[in-house]
Amino acid sequence: MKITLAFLPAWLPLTPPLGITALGSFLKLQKVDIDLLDLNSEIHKNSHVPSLWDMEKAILWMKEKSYKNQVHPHIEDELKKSALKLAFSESRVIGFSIYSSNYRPTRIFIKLLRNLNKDLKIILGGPGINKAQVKRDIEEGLIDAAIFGEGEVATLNLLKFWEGNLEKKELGNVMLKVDDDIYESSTYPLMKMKEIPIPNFHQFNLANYYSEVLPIEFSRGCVASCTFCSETNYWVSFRTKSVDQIIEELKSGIQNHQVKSFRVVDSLMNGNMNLLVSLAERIIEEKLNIGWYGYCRINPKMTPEVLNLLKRAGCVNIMYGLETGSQKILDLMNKKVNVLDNYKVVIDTHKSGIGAEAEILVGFPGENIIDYFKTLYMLFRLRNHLNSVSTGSPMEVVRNSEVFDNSEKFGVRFLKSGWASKTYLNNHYTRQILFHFLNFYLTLIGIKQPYTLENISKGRA
Ligand code: B12
Ligand code: SF4
Repeated sequence: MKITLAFLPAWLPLTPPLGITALGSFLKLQKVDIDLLDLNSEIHKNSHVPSLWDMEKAILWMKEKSYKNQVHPHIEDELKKSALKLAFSESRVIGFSIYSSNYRPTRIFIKLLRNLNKDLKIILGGPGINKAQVKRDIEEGLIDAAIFGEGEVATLNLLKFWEGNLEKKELGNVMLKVDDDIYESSTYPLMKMKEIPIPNFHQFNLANYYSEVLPIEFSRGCVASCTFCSETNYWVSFRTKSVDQIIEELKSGIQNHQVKSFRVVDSLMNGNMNLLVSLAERIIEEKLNIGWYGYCRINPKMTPEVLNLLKRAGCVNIMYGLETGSQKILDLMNKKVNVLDNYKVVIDTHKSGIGAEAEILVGFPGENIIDYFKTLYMLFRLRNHLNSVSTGSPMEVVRNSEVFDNSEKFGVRFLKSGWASKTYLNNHYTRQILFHFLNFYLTLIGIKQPYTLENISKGRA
């Protein structure tokens, strides 16, 4: 049974998408006939308004009204063309990778596919799905199944089940329609990282992306449990690849794809400091001569010695989730970080010659104007040490996060326009104002934003 794994906009087309590639590479090794389809980069390439893919525009893709009025008219024709091609391809199963920013176009795309070919089996997966919505989608006949969390083994076994080679009770991580009922399976144990094969990017034309960079995973999951974030819960537990496995994967990228730069897509690169240090030593020893970058958590163990070692191993940029300059908000976020360490680690990173980037989160519940100004002050103090600051989008209350699960405790109420604090002072509109002012302020103090397509085109990815 052939399967196409598809990825729809909007997602910055910096690198090929690792989610469907990791899944596809695993399935291929198990002799499944697969195709990977990055419609995100294709539609972006043909678009007259590529700036819609900027990070700060992600919100336009997420909200119903803005998507309908400001986004959909620009991609409608491309969606129709692609649906026509895919509906009658050899694939009988089409799987879609869902993130909050591609959820709406993907649903529309599935409706187009369904109208063209009723016999296709449609699966959803990825961090942007939730059980309640999936149940409704199955009931309405929009999709046939959805896989929650880690996708490799669950997808393989779902295909086996549909082929009649596996019992229903052997399924895992899945909700699907069986006869006229909706069946929800139990969960599978997590994969061992050594079972994850080297991703195969051969189906992608690397020239379609903004950077000659390949995504790579050193680990899955996170060691922290920040209250606004879903990543620890999504991946269930923190697991790392071995140094040997990572080195082999880096070499494969260099030899098979002629790439010298890697984006580490982990929740954090320094969840296991020993691994990071040993890996850096091996990269130097093996003279790989590569560049790599990714997220790190602020940790006093990122000493000048460690940072100098990472620099020598080719680490060019580290993105730190500083989030705020207020200790009160750091504590509410459960960052387990002292605000002074924000300063120290960023300054030491800059001194080592590695570019330091800060991620800032505007509008955490409980943040008041004084906390906000503490963030502005921190950014001002660090302006000569930060290469860039990413503001992403203002605080969203996301499923699988503690703020979502204990919204009462955080004083969060859900409204149509987004969430608001009990006093309504922190609401969608005030957050937008603070967010846009922050972006303006960053320009004023001379700090650039990393993820606007304009900046990326000027050579940063
Ligand atoms: C790297 C990254 C980025 C990079 C991407 C760079 C690039 N192009 O390569 C950048 C910085 C650009 C980015 C941007 C954004 N990101 Co981001 N990002 C990540 C990160 C850290 C890694 C993604 C990744 O490659 N993971 C590795 C792969 C292997 O995992 P995966 O895709 O989840 O796939 C596995 C499973 O989910 C499943 N699966 C996935 N797809 C499918 C499909 C099917 C059919 C099946 C069965 C299974 C399946 O199987 C896979 C293997 O097990 C994740 C967090 C994380 N740790 O995963 C956030 C994350 C994906 N990002 C997120 C968000 C919100 C965004 C933004 C919208 C942020 C914003 N502006 O507010 C933007 C997107 C908009 C835009 N215009 O780009 C959220 C998505 C949450 C959600 N509910 O959808 C995440 C989960 C972080 C978080 N917890 O908030 N991001
Ligand atoms: S914000 Fe970063 S450090 Fe905190 S739980 Fe999420 S991924 Fe981990």
